[in-house]
Amino acid sequence: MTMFCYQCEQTAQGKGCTKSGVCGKEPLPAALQDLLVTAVQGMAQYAHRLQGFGIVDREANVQIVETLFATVTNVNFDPTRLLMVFRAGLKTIERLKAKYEDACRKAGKTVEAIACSVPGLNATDSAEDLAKRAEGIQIDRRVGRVGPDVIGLQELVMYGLKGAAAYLDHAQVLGVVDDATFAAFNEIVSFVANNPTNIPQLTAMALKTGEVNLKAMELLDTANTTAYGHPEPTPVRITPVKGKGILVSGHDLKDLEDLLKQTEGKGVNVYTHGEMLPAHAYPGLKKYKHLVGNYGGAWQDQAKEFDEFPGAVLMTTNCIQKPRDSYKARIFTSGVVAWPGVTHIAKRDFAPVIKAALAAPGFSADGENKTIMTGFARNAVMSVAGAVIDAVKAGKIRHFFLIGGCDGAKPGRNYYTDLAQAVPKDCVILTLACGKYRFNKLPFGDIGGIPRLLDVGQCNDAYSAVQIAVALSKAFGVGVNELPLSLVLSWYEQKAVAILLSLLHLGIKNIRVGPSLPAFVTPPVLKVLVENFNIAPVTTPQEDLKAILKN
Ligand code: SF4
Ligand code: SF3
Repeated sequence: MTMFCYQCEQTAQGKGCTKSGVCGKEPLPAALQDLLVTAVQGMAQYAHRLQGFGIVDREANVQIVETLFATVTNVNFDPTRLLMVFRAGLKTIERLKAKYEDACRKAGKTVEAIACSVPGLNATDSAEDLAKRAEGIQIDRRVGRVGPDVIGLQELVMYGLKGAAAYLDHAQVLGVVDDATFAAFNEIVSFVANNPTNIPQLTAMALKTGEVNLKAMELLDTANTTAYGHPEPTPVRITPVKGKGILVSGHDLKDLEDLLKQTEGKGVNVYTHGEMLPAHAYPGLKKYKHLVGNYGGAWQDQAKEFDEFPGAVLMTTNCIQKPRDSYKARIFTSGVVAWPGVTHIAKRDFAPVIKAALAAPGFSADGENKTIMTGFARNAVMSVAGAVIDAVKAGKIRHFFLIGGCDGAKPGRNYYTDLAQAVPKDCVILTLACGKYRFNKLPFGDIGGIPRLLDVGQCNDAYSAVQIAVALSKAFGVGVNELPLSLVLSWYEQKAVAILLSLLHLGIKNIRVGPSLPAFVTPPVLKVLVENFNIAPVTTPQEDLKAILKN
């Protein structure tokens, strides 16, 4: 069985994973994920056409988003669950098709067939049969048909949508959905499903995807702040507390909240890991006294950290890695995440996680009390905007850096640690996403009481960072590109792609991206991005700092 995947930064040799994924993805789940994308294209095309008749199928829209989220890097490695999701997709395609045909009949319009890259698939087909059929839509085959630039751009759009799907899913689990955003999402999916080859049109759609993702992040911001209040600057303990524990990783705040409710009074402490760290800043979550701290760092350190954590572990979203045998029985997945042989929590009933935590030894003693700060989202930063603006005007703050994004395991990622440390003392660093762990435990001090390192939140809080930038630009009466602000981003998976497209949609220029450029962005496409947005790959911290601060 063959595969081809180049959707993330760690793709083999910077070209594509062909035998198995560097992430641990095997050819069978890879093929099933390719088919999930075709199922999404089928569902979205019908949903898009139904929208043309004024018919909104909310249930299908939610399913489209969930299905695409399952194809994001380090989310779902389990062929059994992927097959289940695929079959559900086929069923929905049939349901939407009937609804569309009915709408056509009633309106006296001709029924038109949708584009389908793998026709004749059946819900009764085995995973292996399906995988064989999926070979025809493998990226390298498609590249052979229309060339690498077109496929690279088609994939760029789909990866941006994958990132947006993750954020839309988090928002919808908190009850926030927006039919207009689903409609725009389905329109873009339908566009790609028709195998477009026009490069300017594809580029425009990539920017439109950025617009949809910006809306997705805004919806999630609304969902999070409505459910849990606005983040407040909060010290977070980074050392253990004596007793039993559960470590929660990933991005899903609703999972964390339900777990906190279900563990109340059970003698189990809850710790955050990776992207869950900013949860400590939300009033609606920090009120739980047994949410005691953050343990460990970013996702790529999980094997060692989960191994050493003497309790249960819950992965609520990406990034899951192959669990070691030492903790396979005490790690659990929820939502769209899955790993073969790992217990999946259904309907947020975390009883098995709590049981595993109680059966594990827990921490035998308290660690020394050390803390780091989080919670500098838009509301917190804007409440001190006056002091920040005065400090800039008085020349006390020379420049702002946004250093953050998705982290990974490659050695080249030390660039971000070195850069943060080399930033001059009269500059402020905003950070977000799991890339922050490269430097968030280092002392940065403050400028007249304003901390030099401000943790804005999770990757989706890029929305909050954009709001901060817009507020600053208004205060100074200049455009965002004229602000003393530089963005130096790290990318790993498709949410970072979505965020980058959102920033480009907003017209933000001069972004530096690393540690390497995406394999799917071919030289001609890169040329367009450089010409229009002056995007640049990171070089060395010294060279980049010199270039940024030269004005
Ligand atoms: Fe390779 Fe990344 Fe795809 Fe995994 S997600 S198979 S590492 S390109
Ligand atoms: Fe990290 Fe996976 Fe992307 Fe939310 S946890 S940023 S890489």
